[in-house]
Amino acid sequence: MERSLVLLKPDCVQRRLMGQIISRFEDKGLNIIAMKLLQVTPEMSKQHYAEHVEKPFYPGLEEFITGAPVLAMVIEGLEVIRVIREMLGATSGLKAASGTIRGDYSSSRQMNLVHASDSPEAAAREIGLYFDAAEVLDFTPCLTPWLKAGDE
Ligand code: 3AN
Repeated sequence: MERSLVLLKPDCVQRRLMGQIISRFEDKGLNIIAMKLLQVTPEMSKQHYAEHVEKPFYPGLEEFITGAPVLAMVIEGLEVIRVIREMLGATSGLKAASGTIRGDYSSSRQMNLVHASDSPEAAAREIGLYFDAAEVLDFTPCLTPWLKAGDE
């Protein structure tokens, strides 16, 4: 089992799309094992987007991500990092394929609704940034036997 840090970004919260996006992950059979609404601080933004801090677009990115609450989640599942990135589609909503979350709901590169970890190393770092260990619940949903075979 793999874990990914997923953020429903300020545009998703403000556009009242949280329920529809959460449903996509639940419908796919992925497990939400932690969830909280929070306001990202400038310090958290600099840690989250460490690889972008020196880039010219960073100030606008920080203003956006700190501009309204986000919904942070830890989602667990088989190959979940790749699966969620494919569900999101390309970074820009203008380029994301129809049928993906960004392709269906976004027309922007910045306001692309959802962030998800892009590697196991990033997931571990990002989960630690948004959640204390005790906030991430270790449980097996009762529908699991109807969502995958025991040896998968
Ligand atoms: P993803 O959201 O698909 O993980 P990242 O991590 O490459 O994409 O980028 C995070 C955010 O940084 C994007 N959502 C976008 O707002 C911003 N960003 C990335 N590349 C650029 C760029 N070339 N110009 C402006 N903003 C960018």
